Amino acid sequence: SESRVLCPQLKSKIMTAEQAAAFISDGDTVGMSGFTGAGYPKSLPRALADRAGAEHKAGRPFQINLWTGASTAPELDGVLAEAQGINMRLPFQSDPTCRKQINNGQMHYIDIHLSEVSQYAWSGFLGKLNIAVIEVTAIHEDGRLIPSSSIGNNKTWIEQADKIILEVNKGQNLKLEGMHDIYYGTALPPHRKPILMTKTDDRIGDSYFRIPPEKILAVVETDAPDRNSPFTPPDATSRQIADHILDFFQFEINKGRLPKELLPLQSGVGNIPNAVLEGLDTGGYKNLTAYTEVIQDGMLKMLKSGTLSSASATAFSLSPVALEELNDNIDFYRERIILRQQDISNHPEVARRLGVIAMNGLLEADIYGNVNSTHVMGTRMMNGIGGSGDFARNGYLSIFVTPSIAKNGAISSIVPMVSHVDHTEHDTKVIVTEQGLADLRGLSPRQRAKLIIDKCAHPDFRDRLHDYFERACATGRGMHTPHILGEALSWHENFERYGKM
Ligand code: 0RQ
Repeated sequence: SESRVLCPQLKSKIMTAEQAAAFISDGDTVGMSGFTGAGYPKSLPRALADRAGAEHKAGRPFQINLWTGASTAPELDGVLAEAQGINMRLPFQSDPTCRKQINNGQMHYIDIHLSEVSQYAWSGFLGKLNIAVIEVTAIHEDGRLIPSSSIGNNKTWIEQADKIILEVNKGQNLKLEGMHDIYYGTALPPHRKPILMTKTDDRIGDSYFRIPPEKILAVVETDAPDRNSPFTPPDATSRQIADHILDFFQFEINKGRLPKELLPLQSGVGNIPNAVLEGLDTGGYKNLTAYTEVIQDGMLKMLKSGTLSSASATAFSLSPVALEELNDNIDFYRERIILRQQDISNHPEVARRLGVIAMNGLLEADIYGNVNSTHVMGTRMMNGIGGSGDFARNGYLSIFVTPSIAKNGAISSIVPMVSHVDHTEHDTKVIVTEQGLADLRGLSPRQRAKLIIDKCAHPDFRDRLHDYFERACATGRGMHTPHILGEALSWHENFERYGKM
């Protein structure tokens, strides 16, 4: 098929991934595209991993520092980690090999709020960005770049990097053109201006990346799909959790605290959010909106049925079936979907103004409402905080969802004290498990503890949690948030020693 590199100046820079990988040196910091398995470079990382392998074989060091939008795919994080090619990774990952290396001390990892990464980079907090490797859909004759299936931090990488390698992916739909909104009004303080967005579907930027052509070192042509994982239908636990949330929305509408179109939805990825989206889609709702990070299968369905009128995000994360649906009806979806850079899709100012309803997963919550989303038993990194903090703190409602137990009941998701805090008690408005929903608004810590234990804890752990809380209260000390410090983390210690809390 025809080349999508129409700009004559850039045609001359077309080369193989191996040739392009030669521009990257040991110790370089590389900003790559990619967000939740969408829009990441498909062939350069493999070539770079091969190079790292060859260098290591020859007894020479070769590692890069790798920045992305969020998680990528086996063809990026996976191959580079397997080749021991990553020294430092940020700001989010979910790759098993990366996770292993982070947790055994081989790889440094900086876990950053996704809205804040670009500010870190602009401010120089992270050091110099040497090279950007960005997947795009096509390059117009005049050099304008049509972004791909995610935006993430691409605008920032393009601006901050000394040099740029582009991957032009024929596998991406050319008709993505016009779906993106790249905002060029950002500045560092004290020069910031308000972001003039008052509705989720406001367009405030350009459809293309601006890029100085002299920065472009190489153009690599690829033709490979995103990591489109098959859809897993919601299980019974997820459905129960979703039902509690749907009842809660109805209750809030009846009380006049939520409009009947709700407020812009932000939803994490996974089985529980899918169940919530399915429930909303069959629950008689119309004209809902989404201001979120990722467009999943459920949101496409809701757009199609009219449950959702528009969705703003920074990336797609679709099953192969949903991708086909998107491609078959892309003109319909382009009217209703806006992809933005992640410093805007997750912007605290915008999330607060719009009044987002944030729904995210957690690993464990404590009886007072502090939430751990990232560290298993307080030390081992799972994925990262991602955008959950951006939305949880700044949303109108922040709802955290989890099954009440993990690992076949060896772990209680409700514990006396969390072993790591990502979201403080101040940010957590509602906690939901399959057991029930605890609305923590307007309650003091001691009131919250009773409610969380009664509504959310699994019956196998409920009595022990009440017992802990009562004994903590009986000390008569520190009655604002009573704890028995020597015992507060004993459940985690039990798990580490005996495999059961
Ligand atoms: O492990 O698969 O090995 O059994 O953690 O748990 O229940 O499948 O839940 O996939 O929704 O992930 C917090 C990790 C939840 C996710 C987290 C084990 C459990 C299982 C996964 P196995 P589930 P989920 C912004 C949103 C932070 C980022 C974020 C996350 C595995 O939601 O990464 O919110 N959040 N982004 O067995 C030890 C516990 C455990 C536990 C569960 N207490 N201790 N292991 N597990 N609880 C928008 C986007 O998402 C893009």
